[in-house]
Amino acid sequence: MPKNKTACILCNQNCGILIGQDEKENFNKIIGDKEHPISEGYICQKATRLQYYQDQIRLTSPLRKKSDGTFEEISWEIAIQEIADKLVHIRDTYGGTSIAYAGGGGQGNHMCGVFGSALRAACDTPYIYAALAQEKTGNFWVNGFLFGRQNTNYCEAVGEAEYVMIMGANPIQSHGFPKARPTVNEVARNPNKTLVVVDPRRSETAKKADIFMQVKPGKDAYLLAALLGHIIQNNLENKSFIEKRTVGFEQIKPHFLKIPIEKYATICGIDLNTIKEVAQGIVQAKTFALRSDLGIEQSHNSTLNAYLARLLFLVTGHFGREGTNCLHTALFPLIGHSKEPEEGGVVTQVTKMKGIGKLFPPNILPLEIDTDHPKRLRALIVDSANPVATYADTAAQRKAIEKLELSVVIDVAMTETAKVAMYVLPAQTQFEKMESTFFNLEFPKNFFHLRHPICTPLENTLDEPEIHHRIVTAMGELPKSFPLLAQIAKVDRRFPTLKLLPIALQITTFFKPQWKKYQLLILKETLGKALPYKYAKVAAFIWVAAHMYVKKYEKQVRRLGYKEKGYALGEALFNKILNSKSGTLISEHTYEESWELIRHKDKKIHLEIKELLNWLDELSNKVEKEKKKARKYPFNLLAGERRSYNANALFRNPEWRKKDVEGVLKINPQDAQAYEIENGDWVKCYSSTGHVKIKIWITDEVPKGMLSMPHGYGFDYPNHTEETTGALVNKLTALSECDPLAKTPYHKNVRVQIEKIYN
Ligand SMILES: Nc1nc2c(c(=O)[nH]1)N[C@H]1C(S)=C(S)[C@@H](COP(=O)(O)OP(=O)(O)OC[C@H]3O[C@@H](n4cnc5c(=O)[nH]c(N)nc54)[C@H](O)[C@@H]3O)O[C@H]1N2
Ligand SMILES: Nc1nc2c(c(=O)[nH]1)N[C@H]1C(S)=C(S)[C@@H](COP(=O)(O)OP(=O)(O)OC[C@H]3O[C@@H](n4cnc5c(=O)[nH]c(N)nc54)[C@H](O)[C@@H]3O)O[C@H]1N2
Ligand code: SF4
Ligand SMILES: [Mo]
Repeated sequence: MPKNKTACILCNQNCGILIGQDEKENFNKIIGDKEHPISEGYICQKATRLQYYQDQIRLTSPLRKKSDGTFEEISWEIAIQEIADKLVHIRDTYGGTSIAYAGGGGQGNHMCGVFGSALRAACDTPYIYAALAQEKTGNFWVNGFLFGRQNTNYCEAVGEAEYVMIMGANPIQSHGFPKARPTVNEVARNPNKTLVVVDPRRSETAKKADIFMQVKPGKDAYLLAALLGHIIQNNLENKSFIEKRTVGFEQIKPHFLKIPIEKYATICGIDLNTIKEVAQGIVQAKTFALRSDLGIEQSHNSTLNAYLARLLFLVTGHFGREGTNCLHTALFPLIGHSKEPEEGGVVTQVTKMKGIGKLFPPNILPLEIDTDHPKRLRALIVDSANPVATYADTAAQRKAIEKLELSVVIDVAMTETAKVAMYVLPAQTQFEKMESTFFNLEFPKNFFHLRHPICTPLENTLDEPEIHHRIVTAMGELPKSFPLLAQIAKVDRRFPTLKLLPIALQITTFFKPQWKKYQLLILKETLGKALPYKYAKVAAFIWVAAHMYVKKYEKQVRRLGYKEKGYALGEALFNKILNSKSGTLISEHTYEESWELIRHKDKKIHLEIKELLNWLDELSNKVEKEKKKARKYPFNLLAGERRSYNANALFRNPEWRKKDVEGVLKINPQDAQAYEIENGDWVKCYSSTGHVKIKIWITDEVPKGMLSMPHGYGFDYPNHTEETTGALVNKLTALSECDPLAKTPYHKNVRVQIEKIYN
């Protein structure tokens, strides 16, 4: 029986796992951890091959680029000091806004993002570019208006609802909620439940649907508008819910009264009767849950889709009750809240893009660097991300990074981005350090999993918080250690309720106010060192988070059975998290209490978003423009499908894949015939940005006119070519192909053409 407890890091479910290891620490068996409070033993096929992550070809030394373009190994001391000196120089010459941070953690590691805040503070930069800003920022922006803050988030009661709609998501492959496969299967099989799937592709999830709405790619806004139009035009909205829980319905109503439902049904390709049936189904259901993801986020009308999808469950009153979508808490919020520029919110220097959730979109990153603008970005710290491969337009990202005066990549592997950087710093893997994610998105019971390391760190690697700390220290911002505070921290751990450390910290920052922004680093070196595990320095942050959480949700934490109160409860929760290697529950809410999580003062949902209602009004004008583009590039490419063996950019060695080794391009039989292509043929697939070579798979899973390729393929790996690594999807995507408001890319709607390759 494998016994080392940790979590899978391949998607945001972070299922608890048990790993068996041989004497060399190699993984020899991986199973689900039944003690994990949410996944309860569930895992999918991907987790069982995590050894390919731990055993990958690693970075083994800090590297510095030489003038001939090759790298040389240098010591940590030299690397850190040179980077620090350059950051100080750039900051002091051009200002902190000429420096940006990209990354902050992927599917399993958010400690780098948290401690990265200290490095960003030292650089005096507000700019964080992140993968989330190429998918979820439209959602965040809409949530900000509806619920009062961009970092309010809801979870979906897919398993509990009577009527379920899955829109632009394929949970059978991508998960996205706990135990996705058995949950979807249960909804599909249960005769009292209805599963509606909205997808242009007959996905693994669509195959299970009671009602499959095979929407035309990128036309979801028309479908959502038609559904809402039918409901509101027929007076089917939930009036008591609207009255009690919302404001602004009268302002949004006229926009839906004029929706030409029949016309929109034709545009989105769904039969009018099906639209009416589903609208009625939602209205009449006791409970309804809507799960959506990239299919409507990385697609046309992305931010409008986010709004309309939310209105669909809000005007029908399916929110904040058991079996419906519901706001949830977070031990620590994954994102922040950005003010609008008119209210003094931060914008970028060159394109004047606003932040959303304190994040900035990858699609504008090259535009902020690759220009002569005096306020352009001059330094970039890439931390646990691979912009060249996973941000739109590989060539543009690479060219921009090459232009920087300083580029630093912190990663475990020599990535496409690392190759073009000036400095590359080797990090420990997620099984070699204490780690966690802030993907604790559950309700009514929420949880947290602080993972303990199970492997000895590779020699000469460091964890990210330590790397950030060393750079901040070398920048002259902070001493290396805090001997007196460290002593106090030791005593504090013996008598925590005396609050010795918080008091000492307060006194310290009173006399050294310039250290306030580095409190996390100070805590790491003081409290962190006094914790019972030698690798647990980063847990100092969890101590802060646990106390903050208890301040907000004392009643809900105590509902789990804790006897302590106040500060002592914060300590108890912290200790519980620290010592629960399988993760632990952190609170339990009632549904009524979820309404307290709304951040508007009146605790109501504010339905009106003027900008998006205008956008809705203009929808019908948009179709014509798109048609022109379609002629030159006749196919709509789903550029980045989630499949059995892709996991973002986490596996570089193609041998980890058991199936779909080359990452095929799916094409409809009619299109294949028209292009005289057969299964196994190779084609050149090209867009206005670039081209890839890819193997064909003919299937009626994709409709005529649509192609689908995976993401997570095509990373450079020794002894492999494009034919064995697969195609790199972002060679085809374009910076300008993105949502006008959130700048989230249209990765699911890339216009391409194909050409058979003859040998
Ligand atoms: N065309 C297209 N592009 C896409 C998508 C798509 O569907 N289509 N999907 C987008 C989405 S939704 C996402 S979330 C992004 C994901 O894109 P990224 O955020 O860039 O990818 P990740 O897989 O999170 O991995 C980033 C890097 O982290 C490194 N890494 C792994 N573990 C550690 C560690 O412990 N420490 C450090 N420092 N580094 C580590 C890996 O080697 C990898 O280079 O891709 C996006 N890009
Ligand atoms: N296996 C695997 N699982 C993963 C990941 C992974 O890399 N591999 N990555 C994780 C990450 S970071 C994320 S963000 C999630 C993403 O998870 P999902 O969003 O579920 O994954 P995708 O396959 O990108 O797209 C979802 C569906 O959208 C459909 N779609 C395409 N175009 C349209 C459209 O115009 N309208 C509609 N309605 N649907 C459309 C596609 O056919 C697809 O079935 O997956 C997570 N889980
Ligand atoms: S890939 Fe996602 S669903 Fe599968 S085991 Fe890992 S965390 Fe769980
Ligand atoms: Mo993602």
